[in-house]
Amino acid sequence: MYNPSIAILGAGAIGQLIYHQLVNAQLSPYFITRGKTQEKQVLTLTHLDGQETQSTAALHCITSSGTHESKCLLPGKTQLLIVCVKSYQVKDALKAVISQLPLSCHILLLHNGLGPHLEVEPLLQGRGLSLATTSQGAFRQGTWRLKQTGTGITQIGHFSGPLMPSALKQILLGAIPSSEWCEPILPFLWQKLAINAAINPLTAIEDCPNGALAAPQYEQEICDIVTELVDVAMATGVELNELALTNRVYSVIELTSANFSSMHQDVANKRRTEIDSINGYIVERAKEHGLTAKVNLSLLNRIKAIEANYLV
Ligand code: KPL
Repeated sequence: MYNPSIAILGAGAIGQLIYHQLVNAQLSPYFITRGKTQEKQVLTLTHLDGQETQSTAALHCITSSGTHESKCLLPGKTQLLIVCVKSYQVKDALKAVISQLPLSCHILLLHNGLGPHLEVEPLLQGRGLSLATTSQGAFRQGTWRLKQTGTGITQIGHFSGPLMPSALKQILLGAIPSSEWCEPILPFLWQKLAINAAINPLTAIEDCPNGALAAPQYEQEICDIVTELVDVAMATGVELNELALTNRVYSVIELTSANFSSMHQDVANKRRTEIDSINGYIVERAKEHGLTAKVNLSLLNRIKAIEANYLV
């Protein structure tokens, strides 16, 4: 059986979920993580039906000393690197490993928000770059203990450089449940961006679960966030249907009503949020095209002010 060498950079909830799914498809991925950890680790996944699966993962570590990353030794023939770190970590995490990956290694970014794809492209020295978004839900109950909280779809598509080899593409789509290849990928990423831009900052500011945003008091703001995003996306060449997108935001609010958004969790745990690659990305692209996105800008500033209270 074709068993390509696949590395997962970042062992957060989504990285671990993808790991379990690849293992379940008889593949042997490995992790690249930060810090000193063991070379092997037992990972546990609690599925939606309460069943547990365990897999043993090989870990390759990047250790940082001050501002310097000391290089880890990676298996020489890695064919696919799936980057699952937070959006603001993508560039540095990739910089630390890229020189050890063959030029034929394909890179796949999977994170919330948009923006890192523009920063990393120049680092890739011609390697192929694909982008993905997922609405699968999982959270970490312990460092290596994961609980799946919802099924969801995963959309993957080409962005630049050589295409992902089709055997690799088939393996990936076969392993990740409800995954699909989408061309062009950018409209799908903008659609997910709208969901995150509307739900994440509002739930973090209001300190509420996603479902609370169905209240009429948030309706105008949610509509404005989507309207601005649709205008900005259009200026960048991506056409979106505003009504369909607003309905989609409300359907995610309903489907995930009991969940706390990732930004709510980041703020609650005094961590840096992904605001720069969510509402911040909309604001930056708006500026570039001579537009204003004042509702998104106001959310960006409000989240920055909250972060400033706890980030040093
Ligand atoms: O992706 C999400 C997030 O929390 O980042 C949503 C879809 C808003 C679900 O909570």
